[in-house]
Amino acid sequence: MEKIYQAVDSSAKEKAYILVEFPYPSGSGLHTGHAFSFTGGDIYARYLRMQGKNVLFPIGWDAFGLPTENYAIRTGRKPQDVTRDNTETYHRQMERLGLSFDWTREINTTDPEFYRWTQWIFIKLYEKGLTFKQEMPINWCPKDRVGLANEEVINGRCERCGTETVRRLISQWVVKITDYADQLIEGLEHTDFIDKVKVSQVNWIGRSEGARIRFPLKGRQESIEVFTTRPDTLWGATFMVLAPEHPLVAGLMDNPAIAAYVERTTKKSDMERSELALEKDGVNSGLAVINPATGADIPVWISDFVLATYGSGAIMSVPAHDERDYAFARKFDLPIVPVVQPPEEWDFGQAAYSGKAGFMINSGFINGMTPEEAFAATLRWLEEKGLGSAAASYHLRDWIFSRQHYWGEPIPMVCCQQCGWVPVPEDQLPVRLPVVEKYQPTDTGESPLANITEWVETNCPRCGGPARRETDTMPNWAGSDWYFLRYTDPHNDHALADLSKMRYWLPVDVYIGGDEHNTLHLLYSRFIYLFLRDLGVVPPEIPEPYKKRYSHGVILGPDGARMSKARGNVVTPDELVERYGADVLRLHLMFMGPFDSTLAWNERALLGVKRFLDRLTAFVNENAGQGGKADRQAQAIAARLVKAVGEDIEVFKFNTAVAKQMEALNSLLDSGCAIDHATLRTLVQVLAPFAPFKAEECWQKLGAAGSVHASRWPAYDPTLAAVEKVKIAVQVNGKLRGLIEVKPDESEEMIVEQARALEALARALSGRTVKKTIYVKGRTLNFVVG
Ligand code: ANZ
Ligand code: ZN
Repeated sequence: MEKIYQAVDSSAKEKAYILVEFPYPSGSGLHTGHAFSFTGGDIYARYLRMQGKNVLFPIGWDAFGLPTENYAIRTGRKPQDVTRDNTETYHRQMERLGLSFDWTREINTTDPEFYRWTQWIFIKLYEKGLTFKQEMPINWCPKDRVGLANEEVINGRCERCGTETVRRLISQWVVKITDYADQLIEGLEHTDFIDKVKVSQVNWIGRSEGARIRFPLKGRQESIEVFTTRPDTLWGATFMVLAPEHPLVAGLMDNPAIAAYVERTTKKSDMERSELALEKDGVNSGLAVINPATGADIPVWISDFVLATYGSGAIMSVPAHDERDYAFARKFDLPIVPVVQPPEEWDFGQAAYSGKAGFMINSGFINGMTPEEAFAATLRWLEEKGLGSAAASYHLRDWIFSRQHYWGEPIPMVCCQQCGWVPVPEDQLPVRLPVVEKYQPTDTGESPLANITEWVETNCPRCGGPARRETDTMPNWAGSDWYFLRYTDPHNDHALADLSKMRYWLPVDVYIGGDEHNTLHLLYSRFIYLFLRDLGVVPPEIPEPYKKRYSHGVILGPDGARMSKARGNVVTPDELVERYGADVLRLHLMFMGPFDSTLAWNERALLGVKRFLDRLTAFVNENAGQGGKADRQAQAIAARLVKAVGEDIEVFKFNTAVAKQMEALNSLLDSGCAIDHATLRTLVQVLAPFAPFKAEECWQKLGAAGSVHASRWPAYDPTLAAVEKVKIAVQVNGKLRGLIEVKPDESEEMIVEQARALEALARALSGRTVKKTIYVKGRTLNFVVG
């Protein structure tokens, strides 16, 4: 039985790689949301297997992370042991649910044989200059005592614990994902992601087209470079603003007003600083630059609405056409010079005009052009004069890859007094996590690994001299970046996976996961894939790792809120399986609503689902002894069922696929038509992906060969499956005027429309007003006229 679910590496069959996001094995066990999304993936995988495909449907554990570490801190248990217990629980629960994973390919990100390759990828990034250590202003969570990437800060708060974050300067490993920004946009063309997913990727990268322009500093040799998306408005740049972290500002700290202002801003997060509505604040630097277009001296201000981490950390301010600049100019009484004449009446005393309609004014040789024309003309002019050039800027930030925690992959780097940073040689990987006594981060913010002197102190791999190991560990994303590659070859001990195996299995055909991972997880893992592709480690002819992405919905508690222990609204799959069996739970989860919607848990339909399963089983039992042949009506019902359910599964409409099975059974029972073995087998096969245990039982009862899960999805006769049409009598005030043929479940609206096309009806209705129409389903349509 087990073997049925094993994917075969070199098979002549067509492959299908169905991936569900691997879970974090938490202490509370598999939750209902897992059961929901995994069941959907499982139905799809089982269906494809029955279609004769060689299916890879693997699972593993994304097991590094803070909850386990926090639990270890509280209880003194080893995270390794906690993880082992939790994954065993999950494994058991998944088997009980009948999930058809290929367990021979189970992986675990905390397994040294796995993280050896996570570390190996890091070293490759280092060798290619894509990671380096840098002092970074980071978001610091004072409670978890950990640095957070921008994306882990939600509304200024730590994503995990909700504590307000502060900014802090820490030396961190940073990965230059920005080098791949363009490729990450272009690569989307090779995927079939739905628009929503593509848009979220593109928006996160946030590419802006514009220019870099140099403004010479008055009385000095240097110049200040700005990034602007509106070079056309250069003539209207009446002042400049530097971020408080701009390198020039460091030289101005003798001025107490400046020092005080800079000190004040360091505590704010980028998020707060970008707030449009925020009261603008700033300080005059005392410096001046020359606007290269007008030749005028313009003052240089310092304000934290300019971010150090975007563009060049300095902007040319065009208050007439930018809202933030406008607010700033009004507050500090700086000149506002319109350079775009808007098409409509505009009062520059009231607001900036940020549109791009109208034409240029007050702008020398570009006067009269549209802003678009002026954009190109100004760029050309800047390039000729050597004052600037076309440039793009990205909102995507480089990726902070250091965490000051224990329960993560050690970053495989050594710092030597002579040689600086040196990667641990590949043949010494993995750098194993040592056993520690205490898992708390240290008060200096260093990871607890820093306290293990005998681990930290080592020799330089290059010169043999004294050196110290990096004590930071990797973020959670590190293992999940590439885990899907490992499934293709999970036991390989000389490569992260064999090229020919990846060539066979990749790309992932459908990747099922949560909405919340449509942006970052997808972006990071696509980035790592593109990087490995450039290294030649993954098949170069496969441009992207994932073909389709399907995001599943969420199951909320019965009260409509997210399930949480604190709210006491958690429904666990275990207790439901105990009460009703796995099949009923699976069917119910799927029947609750569309696979991609947010659903509050309810048990309304659960008994109905159970009754369906009981009746179907009884029906099979009663008729199992039947010989003979089914009549045409029974055959048609079965053929339609096979067609409809197959079509639904292919587009992840599991709820309607269950409903159609219920309807088919009802029709068979109601009509009392003659049934045969073949028809019964068909019913059971269609049920198999949804209710694997009951289906197998029925299959045996029918004396069919092998396992139902290894059987081929039934073929159907298309003429039988074609939906029969019914004749509708079209009447006017009860008098027959004609007949139309419609599908039995056609909507009234469509039927009325079709009837109106009848000439006889049109004649009967001419000159009279229709008061109402009365439709008797499948029989008559009566127009009541006055
Ligand atoms: C002059 C200008 C005139 C601008 C105008 C806009 C409108 P996006 O679209 O997000 O890329 N900018 C540049 N660097 C910045 C930084 N580090 N912090 C805050 N703002 C910054 O935004 C690009 C625009 O944001 C740039 O174009 C610049 O203002 C500002 F009518 O330059 B603009
Ligand atoms: Zn050295």
